[in-house]
Amino acid sequence: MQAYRSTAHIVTNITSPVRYSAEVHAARAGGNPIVALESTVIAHGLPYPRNLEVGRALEGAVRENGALPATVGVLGGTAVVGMSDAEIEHIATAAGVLKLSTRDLPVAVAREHNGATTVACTMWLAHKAGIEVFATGGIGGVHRGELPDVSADLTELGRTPMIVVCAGAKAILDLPATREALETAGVLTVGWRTDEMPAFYSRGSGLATDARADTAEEVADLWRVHQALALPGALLLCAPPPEEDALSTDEVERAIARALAAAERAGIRGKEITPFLLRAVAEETRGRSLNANFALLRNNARIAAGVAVALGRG
Ligand code: PSU
Ligand code: MN
Repeated sequence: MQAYRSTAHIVTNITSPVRYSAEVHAARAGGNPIVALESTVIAHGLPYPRNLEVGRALEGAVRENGALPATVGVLGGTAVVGMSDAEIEHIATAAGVLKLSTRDLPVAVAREHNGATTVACTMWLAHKAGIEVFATGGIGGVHRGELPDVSADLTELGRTPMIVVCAGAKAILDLPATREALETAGVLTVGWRTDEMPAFYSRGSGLATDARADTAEEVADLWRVHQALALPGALLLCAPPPEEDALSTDEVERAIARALAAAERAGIRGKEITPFLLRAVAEETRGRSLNANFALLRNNARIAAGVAVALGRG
């Protein structure tokens, strides 16, 4: 008796852990283009007030290019696809906003936490919402150092079908190892007007992409074939940061070497390492990395909107 009652209670509690905004509902119903945006970059990737500016600028860039933005996050245990401006402000300013990868969702929902979603977690929720295009900054990947620390972003990219627009993997990572891991996961990498994987803050990595696309229509065509073949996993569209805001590889590598040494001294591990390194690199470059990060995020949002529009044209 006791066991039966408690089971019934749990079931009635998990009916609707996801909420779509009215605009996302309408766009889904009308088949209009939508671009998902993540919230970890807002809560943990950039300092306030830059993070709030970025959250709003990305929404603006998607709208200006003809698609509906859907920023994803978890508020009071509800996974929200299409946060309002006030909700984005909350994620940008509130204390104690967690960093959520896909595995963290059950705990965050069951315990009614506020959380920002990473690339992996945003992909999962956006895919369930029927969204096919997602813009971010740099994906997670294989970290440098001896302990194998591999972002769950790679696992999600390997199993969830979606076009993910990024500037490559974050430069703080081991980029050659990350490139290999993408291949192993079966992720198709496409360079946006380039044959080379960008390196997040800088334009080149010396690592080749699988293919190149010069127009949104070409990306849409590749995606339709990918879907017709029923392949799992992502098409990772890699766009170099805009020339005028990109940093040189030398400057970035010097800053990262110092940031990694600081992380080692402070004993930083696990999910703290990425936000720590991004902060340290910003200090080392006296804010120049933040400019590059802002510019590439906006660039990716614009490209993603163009691709979503092209997909809609069929
Ligand atoms: N890109 C940015 N800034 C960020 C991130 C990406 O420009 O803060 C975030 C993304 O949410 C990505 C996460 O999924 O960092 C990777 O974290 P980890 O290495 O712990 O998996
Ligand atoms: Mn990790």
